[in-house]
Amino acid sequence: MTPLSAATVSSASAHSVTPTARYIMIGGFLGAGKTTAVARLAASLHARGLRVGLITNDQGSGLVDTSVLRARGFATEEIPGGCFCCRFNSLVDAAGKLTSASRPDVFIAEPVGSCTDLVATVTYPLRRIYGDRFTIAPLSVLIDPQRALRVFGLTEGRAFSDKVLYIYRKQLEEADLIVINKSDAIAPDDLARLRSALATAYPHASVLTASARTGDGLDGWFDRLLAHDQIARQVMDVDYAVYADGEALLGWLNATAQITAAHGIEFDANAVLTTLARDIQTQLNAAGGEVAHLKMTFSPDGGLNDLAAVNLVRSDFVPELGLRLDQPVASGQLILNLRAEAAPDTLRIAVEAALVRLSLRAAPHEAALPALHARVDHLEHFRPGKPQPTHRDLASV
Ligand SMILES: Nc1nc2c(ncn2[C@@H]2O[C@H](COP(=O)(O)OP(=O)(O)OP(=O)(O)O)[C@@H](O)[C@H]2O)c(=O)[nH]1
Ligand SMILES: [Mg+2]
Repeated sequence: MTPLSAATVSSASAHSVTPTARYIMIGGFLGAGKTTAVARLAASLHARGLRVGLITNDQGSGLVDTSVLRARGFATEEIPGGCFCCRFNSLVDAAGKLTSASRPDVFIAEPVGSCTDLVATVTYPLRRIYGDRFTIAPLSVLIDPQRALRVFGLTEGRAFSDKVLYIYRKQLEEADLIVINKSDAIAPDDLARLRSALATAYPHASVLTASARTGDGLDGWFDRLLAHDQIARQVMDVDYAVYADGEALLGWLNATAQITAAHGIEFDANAVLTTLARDIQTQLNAAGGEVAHLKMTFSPDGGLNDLAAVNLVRSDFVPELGLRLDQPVASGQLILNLRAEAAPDTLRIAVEAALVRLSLRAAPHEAALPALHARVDHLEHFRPGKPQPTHRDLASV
């Protein structure tokens, strides 16, 4: 195809040709850096004069990713309650809503991090049924290199069960572009070993290296997403029984809560997030559950797009405060999404205990916190159900 640019899009409109929008899907396991990369890609496309619509997705509702992307000012629709493959019609509806609102030239969709078989269940059906509306970019699959080194046995460390790793490997098997993200956080020797392992295991994929945090390597990757269409090939075999078992091993918890200072004293919301993250981490470590991704945002009441955000992507890593609030706050909304290989009840107990402890005492790490009240407005915890795709095309039209 002709490389996408603002010029090609507006010339199509000028000649009354129905413009096709670009559909870009950025997959990869939980915590790999998809949302961070989506925000970077959206900003880069915006700078090139293109209109962008984002689509987030989750097994539950109340999504940190939607909150983070909207806070950055991007038009974002979310599909809660199931993965893209099982909610294909909702995906098309979400694209339709964004089109009515802002006619995006490019849609960027982030599938759930425990989802695979996207080519057969999303890419090919989209091309078959809506080929006049979308051109489809190659499928990118991001990886966190520290997680991947463990998965491929190149370093020691806690890992997931085999059936969860089945999903991890299947994600890579269907990738057109494997993007080793977080290049800022891996030693050159380890990176070379990982690249070599990936190139051997997935010879048909291009292996790229980038850092969605620093921006390194992103331009070359983004150019490929605009310049080339996804090339159809034989879809991979997927054992849906193993896939379902792997998904069901991952406990899922989404919660929203209103946090208020008990005596009207303003507090440091950044410290609240790190305190909660450390507390939940300690409890899950004691219970033996491996964290895939714990992410939280805090939006102060009355703040426009202000947000603090914290992430923890492994049980033995540290919670990272990616976005901070500069000013103390009196109250605000907490959104918490936790995915870990543990029973959903274990997650609920850890989260509820951490929220209660906010009110009991100043946490040991954050002595400056006053007693806080947490009112839980929504909490769902579950194991994802068996994936039942709306379509599964074995070949592309
Ligand atoms: N060091 C480093 N950290 C990164 C990079 N990209 C993302 N991260 C961090 O990785 C964590 C997870 O990032 P997300 O973008 O939320 O990951 P995700 O793949 O969207 O996660 P899920 O939606 O839960 O599957 C956050 O703390 C990010 O700041 C990177 O290039 N380098
Ligand atoms: Mg995400």
